[in-house]
Amino acid sequence: MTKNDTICAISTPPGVGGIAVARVSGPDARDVVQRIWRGRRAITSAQANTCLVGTVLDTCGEALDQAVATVFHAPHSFTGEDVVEVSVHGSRWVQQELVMSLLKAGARMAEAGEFSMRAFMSGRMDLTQAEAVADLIASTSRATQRLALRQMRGAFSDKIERLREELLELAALLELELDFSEEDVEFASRERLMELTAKVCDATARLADGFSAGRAIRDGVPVAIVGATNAGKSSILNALADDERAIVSDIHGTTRDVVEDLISIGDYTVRLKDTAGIRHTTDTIERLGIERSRRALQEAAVILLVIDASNSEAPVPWDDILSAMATSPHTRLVVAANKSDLVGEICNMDIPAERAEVVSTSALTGRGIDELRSTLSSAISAALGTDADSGVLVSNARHYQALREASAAAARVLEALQAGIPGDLVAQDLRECLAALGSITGAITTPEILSTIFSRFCIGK
Ligand SMILES: Nc1nc2c(ncn2[C@@H]2O[C@H](COP(=O)(O)OP(=O)(O)OP(=O)(O)O)[C@@H](O)[C@H]2O)c(=O)[nH]1
Ligand SMILES: [Mg+2]
Repeated sequence: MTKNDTICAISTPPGVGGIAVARVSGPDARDVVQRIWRGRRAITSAQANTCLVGTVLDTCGEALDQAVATVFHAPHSFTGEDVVEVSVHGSRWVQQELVMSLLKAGARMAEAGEFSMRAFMSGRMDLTQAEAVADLIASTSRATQRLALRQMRGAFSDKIERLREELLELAALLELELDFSEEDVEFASRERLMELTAKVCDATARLADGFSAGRAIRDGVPVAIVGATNAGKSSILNALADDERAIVSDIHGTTRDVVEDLISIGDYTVRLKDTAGIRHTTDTIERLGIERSRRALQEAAVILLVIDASNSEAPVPWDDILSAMATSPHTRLVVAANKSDLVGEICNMDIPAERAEVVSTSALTGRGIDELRSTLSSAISAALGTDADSGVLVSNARHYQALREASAAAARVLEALQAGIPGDLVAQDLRECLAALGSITGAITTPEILSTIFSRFCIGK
């Protein structure tokens, strides 16, 4: 995948569309396209960043379609190579013939992620930025799009590279000491080294801590709807999803299993889980369902408790809620005082939990559902800490793993320095810390790592 030949692929999604775009990248990109091109101006003599109108030819040399070619010159293109993007009408047949024609003209079919891989190899972007392009393409909400865009612009890699460069300088001095080991000299100031390692340890740990929020944004923020049986949980799910997702009935214990739906709330994609009402029961299946309710409760970033406000006798599973909130200190509680149509506005409800908000709702009439939506949106921001910190948020498991490794290695360096352990023993951990940091941006990498990352991309990316 590191060859320097000319590759091509359709970069628009498979299927029929208004237009489709074939990307051609490599040293012969312009010559290849010229071989299948008829137009007033030649692709080969086109200036950088210009568009040409013409006709593309099929494999038999006959006119295939009218086309627009956009010409980029190295190094000012996505891949850093010469690139021509050919836009044609998006018929499946035209797309297929266009690719065949480009192959016949001397291009090779691109492998999955090969355009992005070339962008990385030519230094147009680092690994985190290439990964962010894939994330941006996969984004499903404003929150995921922002996360990806920020990473694509390099905020995360800048942070990592700055730490690495500072540490690299001291590591070099430490390695130098090893060359003079007989003479017992210290080039690297221990104080400065300790200070810097503490900083790296702290910064990487903090970034890694943000992963659960980053992952939640990426995969959907877990929100669990819980409460007593018959409170209207499934009705609330249906109202928020604007769809008859879950079965609703006045029989207590209707929902047995967790019913999950991905919905949009504010800037977020939310993984909304309707659960079995929590109550004492001898029914084996219902009991298993209630176990799942408890698990959903433990995993939730926001707990949506539904209370039947028309029935003050209805039990509320406070024990389960309070214990879930005690174990995860960022979890927020939103209480929907439901069936408000039967009792009017609900004020002054006694909530024994902190980090909680009450909204009066009626799943039946729809009253209060918009307010519930916006209350959930703020609760999610608060639970993820995304309102306070608009900085870098890690959402990629590979970055998380590397940050954990860097932080652990930095902690070992710090410990060793504090204990006055000789430089050669410290140097090994320092090298590991640097390697972990370097693997994030791709400053240090192996062909295996690269092919694992880029082969997950699709062809044309
Ligand atoms: N009047 C009124 N009835 C409601 C409201 N929300 C739900 N209901 C009714 O309450 C009953 C129970 O609703 P569900 O949504 O099935 O309640 P649940 O909490 O999911 O119940 P389980 O699955 O058994 O735990 C149904 O008859 C609903 O039509 C509401 O806002 N007002
Ligand atoms: Mg239900």
